[in-house]
Amino acid sequence: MSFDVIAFDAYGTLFDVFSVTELCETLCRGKGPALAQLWRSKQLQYSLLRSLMGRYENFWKITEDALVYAARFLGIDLTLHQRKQLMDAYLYLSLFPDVKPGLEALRARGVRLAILSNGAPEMLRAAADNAGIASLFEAMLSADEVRVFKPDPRVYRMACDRLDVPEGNVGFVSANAWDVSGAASAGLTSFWIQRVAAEPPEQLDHRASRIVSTITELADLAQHRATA
Ligand code: LAC
Repeated sequence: MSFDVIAFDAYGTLFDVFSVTELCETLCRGKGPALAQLWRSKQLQYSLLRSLMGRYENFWKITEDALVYAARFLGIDLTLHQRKQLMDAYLYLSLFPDVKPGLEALRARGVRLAILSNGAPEMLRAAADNAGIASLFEAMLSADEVRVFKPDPRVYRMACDRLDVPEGNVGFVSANAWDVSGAASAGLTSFWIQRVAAEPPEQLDHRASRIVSTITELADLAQHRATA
């Protein structure tokens, strides 16, 4: 496997969005896991709906709107302070355990690394800084630049332009199967990190070139091909 650049999705791929579950549970006893799940699925749904409607708002606003909806749906009366606490937690998400060693191994093999996310630039920067991985990336690219969300092809193509490499030379890595299809459909070589073992691929036309279970596995593949 040889690429000039590997771009990573952020939420669900590098950062564990469900690391907010504990705080959700502390603030809303008995409803923490339901709140965390609905919050994430509404966040994704709002990004798709706003893209289709041509009514862009950045991912921070969408994340807050999704939280407000999810809390109301579950009958939770969040105070403004609690809402702020939960939003702040998005800036301190945990990394999956393979992320730091995997990224470091790729860097050691000379691969350029980037983030390509729907996240607003400030929230990506804060999460990467707080998790101690910001210095591993040469670029943190946000859908905010084209004011439409992945899987719109304009987002993936913007990344190739900004990184100054043709689509075929960018590897894109995501744990979100819909994102993998979107990137492949836009002409990128995509890799699916299957973080939930039983999850099937999406029934969409474009699939991952390869499925791995960790970023460290991806780094091993890069080395294997490099020395082959
Ligand atoms: C990302 C979300 C959608 O783009 O996972 O980071």
